[in-house]
Amino acid sequence: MKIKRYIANDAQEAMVKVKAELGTDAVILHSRKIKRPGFFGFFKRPLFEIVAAIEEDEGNNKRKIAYNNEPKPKTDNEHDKFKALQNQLDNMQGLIINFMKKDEKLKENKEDSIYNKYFNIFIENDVDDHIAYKILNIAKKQINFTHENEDAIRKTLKLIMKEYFGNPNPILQREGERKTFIFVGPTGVGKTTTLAKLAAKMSIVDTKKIGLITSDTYRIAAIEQLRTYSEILGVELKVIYEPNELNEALRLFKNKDVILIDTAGRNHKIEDQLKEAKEIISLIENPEIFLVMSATTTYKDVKSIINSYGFLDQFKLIFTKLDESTTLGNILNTKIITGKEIAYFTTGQIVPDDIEIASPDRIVNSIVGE
Ligand SMILES: Nc1nc2c(ncn2[C@@H]2O[C@H](COP(=O)(O)OP(=O)(O)OP(=O)(O)O)[C@@H](O)[C@H]2O)c(=O)[nH]1
Ligand SMILES: [Mg+2]
Repeated sequence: MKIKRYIANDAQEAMVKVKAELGTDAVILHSRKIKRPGFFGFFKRPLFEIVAAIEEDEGNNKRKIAYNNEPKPKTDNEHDKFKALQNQLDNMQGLIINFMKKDEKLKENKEDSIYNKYFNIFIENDVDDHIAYKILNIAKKQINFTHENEDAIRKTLKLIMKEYFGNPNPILQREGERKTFIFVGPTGVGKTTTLAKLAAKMSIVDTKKIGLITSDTYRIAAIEQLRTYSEILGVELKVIYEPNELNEALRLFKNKDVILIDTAGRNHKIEDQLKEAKEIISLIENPEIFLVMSATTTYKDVKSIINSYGFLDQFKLIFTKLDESTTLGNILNTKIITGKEIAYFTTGQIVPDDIEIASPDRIVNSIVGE
């Protein structure tokens, strides 16, 4: 058997070369597109390579070939035979080209199938479809989307998402620095509970002197809720009924290491209800603001909430109720649309245990279905 490699500008040209040299009985062993040589070759149309083989007869001569330097057939009969061979060759060429197209299609489908698999996993986990495309397309530039690479693909996707998350940013205090933290956000997301969890940790574990302030005087139960925590923890609580009482409360707490201010949950769709939070924030010197949101909130509502709190220049995010949410993609969406740091996740009702520093691993693992 004689095996030869042909390189041409495209499939047709390569086939003509095979036909001319090896004849109609040649068998195509392999075909592929190849990069042109040299650095600039990378940017040009690829070349086409065909490896073809021909059985040799006993006398070690090639079988009769159709296109060579032999004289052309003369008789009608020979002419017909030649025509038939030519047709056969054309069919063969068509078949090979189809086969190659199918081969490429198969490869594309395989790539698509793993791409689609992860796209669907992202969507099932409530990642916004634009964000899902973006992450998958970044990953596709870095790694071949084939089934054999699946582990590496998952790792790459997680790394890209972690890059978007950045590092969590919990409460950090420099020695001697007094910090005032204010908790704002929609009704019932867990602002008061989260504040109590942090107050407990900081007073018991970090032995900080804590002062609590609440401006949530709309419901008796709200004051009682925080009063109960303050009594259990042995930390002082001041209730303010008007924003202008805040200065006095802050003055009374001037010896505290940390001041935590609770606000009433407000309907973010009602402009007036946000006014008070705005006013209180404007009265505090250098406050650190936590926008508290529940992981169970839909993406549509998340966007509406972010929009309503657009008056805040600087804030950090806290996500509550991760234990109640079946998917965590929304946390990634929110991180990406706000570009704000995430400080904490809360994972249950128990004060103070059910709170943790916001680890991106928890979210990205859950998004890729681990
Ligand atoms: N499952 C679960 N429940 C939580 C979590 N955090 C808070 N809760 C519960 O959510 C409910 C509301 O919590 P609050 O702390 O009162 O919420 P809030 O944002 O202060 O509510 P308003 O002041 O009325 O706006 C309570 O029953 C909490 O126990 C959490 O991480 N997981
Ligand atoms: Mg509350």
